[in-house]
Amino acid sequence: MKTLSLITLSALLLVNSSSVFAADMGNMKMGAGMHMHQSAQSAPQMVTVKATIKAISTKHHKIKVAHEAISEWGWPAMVMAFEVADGQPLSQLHKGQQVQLMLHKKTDGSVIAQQVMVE
Ligand SMILES: [Cu+2]
Repeated sequence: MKTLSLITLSALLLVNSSSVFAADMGNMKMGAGMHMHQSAQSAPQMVTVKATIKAISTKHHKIKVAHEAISEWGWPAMVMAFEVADGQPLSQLHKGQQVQLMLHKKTDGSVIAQQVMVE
């Protein structure tokens, strides 16, 4: 999966091609270019957003929330469910509560609530 996304990124860079990118490609094959490309993309993998709890599933360790817009990812405000990372207690949460979510976008594109912070 990781290799696949790297190849896709390389293909994208080739479209905008220049000798600079060609040099990066050479580095990338050895793994050294990877970090450069990620920061060049500028979309952070971790963001914090305000949200209101709509529902809690302790069974599936998920919360459904109405979250504010996430400009970093180009997401509008919406209601959606997030898996909550292990170690984040759901027992202290209740419907209607205002929280801050630290969201982590994984390499496969899925997003989990890494931290749920009560305001
Ligand atoms: Cu959403």
